[in-house]
Amino acid sequence: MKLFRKNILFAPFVEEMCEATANMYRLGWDERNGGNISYLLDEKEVAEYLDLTKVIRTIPTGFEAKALIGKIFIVTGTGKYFKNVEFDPENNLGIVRIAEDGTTAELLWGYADGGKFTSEFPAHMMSHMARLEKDPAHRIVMHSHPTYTIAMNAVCPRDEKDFTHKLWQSNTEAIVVFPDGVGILPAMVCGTNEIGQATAEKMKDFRLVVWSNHGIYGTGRDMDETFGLIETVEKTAEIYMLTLGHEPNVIPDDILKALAKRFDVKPLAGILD
Ligand code: 2HA
Ligand code: ZN
Repeated sequence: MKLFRKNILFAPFVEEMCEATANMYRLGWDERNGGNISYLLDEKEVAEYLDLTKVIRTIPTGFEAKALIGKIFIVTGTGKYFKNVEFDPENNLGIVRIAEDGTTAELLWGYADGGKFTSEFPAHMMSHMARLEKDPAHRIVMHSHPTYTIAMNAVCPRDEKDFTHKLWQSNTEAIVVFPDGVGILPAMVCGTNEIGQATAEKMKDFRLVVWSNHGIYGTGRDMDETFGLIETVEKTAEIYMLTLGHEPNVIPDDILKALAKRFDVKPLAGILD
């Protein structure tokens, strides 16, 4: 029987990657080749588009991801510009499966010009493992360089609770959208297994992790949720930075507590109590 497969360029997950990268570029978050996204896909859904027995080539990952063996991800390519993804998905994106050895990625589609996944692949895969432990419905890791988030991180103490509190105090949406707060890593060398491990460690407690003087990681169950987390941090950081040096009327803690109650969220402990 001849199998008819659908055109992958019209797959919802490819369209979502194109849309997210285009939006992030146009919001000014991801200059040049800044930013990267990885998205855990459903094998059955991918099989509607690709022959999963056909491996184009294998790419060593340089780390072990036993918990992800057999899992399939669509991932932005290294050195690729977010502004170009929507016009040329097959060169700028790739679909990879973590092989049986846990240390190799099998290319199933994309990176057509001979490229490979983002340099931040360790941070992405290690974060997926950490988040999946917490939430089986987790799917997306998104990394970005939003301007005001980086600026706020540069002028504030690198204290997760203090940083989270400052965000919550600046915008009533903040505590509702990220009651679990924002983790912070110190300035580190990016693109390494070390920053990957440190990020994944934070991901045990947070869906959002700031990389000092670099950017932010967000994770979630779908593209909208993940994008919305980073978008809300960035919007709030913009408000914080625009009011810095003035005498802003911040949201009092009793209103923050009432917001949490009204929207039925549990704020990170140790901030309001
Ligand atoms: O891929 O954002 O952190 C470019 C980056 C590296
Ligand atoms: Zn980056």
